[in-house]
Amino acid sequence: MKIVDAKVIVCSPGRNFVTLKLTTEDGVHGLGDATLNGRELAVRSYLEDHVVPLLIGRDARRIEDTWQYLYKGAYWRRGPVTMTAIGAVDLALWDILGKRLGVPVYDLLGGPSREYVTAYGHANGADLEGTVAAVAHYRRLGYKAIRAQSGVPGLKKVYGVAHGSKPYEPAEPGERPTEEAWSTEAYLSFVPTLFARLRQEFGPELSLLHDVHHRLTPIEAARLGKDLEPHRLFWLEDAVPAELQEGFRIIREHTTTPLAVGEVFNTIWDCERLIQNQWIDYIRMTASHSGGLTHLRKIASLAEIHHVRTGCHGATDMSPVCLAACLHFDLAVHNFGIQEHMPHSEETDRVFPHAYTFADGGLHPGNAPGLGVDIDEALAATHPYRPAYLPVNRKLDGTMHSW
Ligand code: KDG
Ligand code: MG
Repeated sequence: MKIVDAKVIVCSPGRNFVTLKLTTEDGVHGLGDATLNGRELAVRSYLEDHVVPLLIGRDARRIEDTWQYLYKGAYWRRGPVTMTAIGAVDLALWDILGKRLGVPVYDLLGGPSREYVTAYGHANGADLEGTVAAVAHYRRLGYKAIRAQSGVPGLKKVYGVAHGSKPYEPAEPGERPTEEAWSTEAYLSFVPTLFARLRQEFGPELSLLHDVHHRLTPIEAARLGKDLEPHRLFWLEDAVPAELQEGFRIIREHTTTPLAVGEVFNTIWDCERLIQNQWIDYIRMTASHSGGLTHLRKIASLAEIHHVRTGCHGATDMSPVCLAACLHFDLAVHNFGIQEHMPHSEETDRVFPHAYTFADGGLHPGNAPGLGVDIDEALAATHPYRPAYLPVNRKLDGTMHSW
């Protein structure tokens, strides 16, 4: 079953996405998400210039072999661009296999371990009361787990919080990143107050999560974890930049607040010490940026034997193709923890018709063969790429941020 065509589709229905479409000689096509927020065109070039020529004529059934060939054959291993490109190929091959066999991908991964995938929603407000209102809104939408982010007194803008009436979106259109001001002191004194208020308002049952976006040092994160202990978070995410895995040992020694990290990781080598030392509770790697389902399954297996659960990154920059792949994985792996869920815009959903559904705080990948997502190429072509970036931050004295 030879691959006869490989096409990279770049489009921007509400935000930028890069999609790989592989077609086999018997006319089956599979999709992979190759979106790397703010570096979309680098992955497109990696695929078009270096990977597509290797795929034409390959047997689409050889998923593991193709993964090893692309990873080891490149000489330059790892890194987000490389691993996202490999991930896109891998997802497209799983999609093709499912379609050829007439089964959803979760059946190929061992079948369902659960009936649905528990998802957390994103509540954010300009200030404390705005965040309380946003959490109430997400509860009404049915979410049983909610991530709470808030504007911080004294800071004009805070990443992860929507501006004006628009929903929060992790990239702003423009030729260069916007710059925001940051104060660790203001943040650290505000966040425990926020969660005290949320617990007072919503009681002990609701699962509450918080994302630090890598902004603290280990000892600052340890202090935050301790201050949040009375409010029983489901997890504290990305407390420190995680190039230095050892940083998590310091946090772990000081607090019982559960820790999650990994959305910027790409291979098992980025999290191997964190998992084996049990310094974290949740690994946040996702299907596209971690070399696809083939590699993500190995990470989940390592995590399983060390009491670490999964929590796939699912912000809107993971396309519907990646979200679907995560949902098949989430439904199947035993040590699933939770799935992040930021619904895509209607424009995005129209370009990527999909089988997955959301109801009562849970997602389900649907039972369509393969991943259960398609792309409307003609509609995609009406939404051309436009540069968009995550913001950068400077401290109040003008120094570039230190995370
Ligand atoms: O591209 C980066 C975003 O997806 C990320 O900053 C969002 O932290 C994020 C999250 O947890 O969804
Ligand atoms: Mg995050």
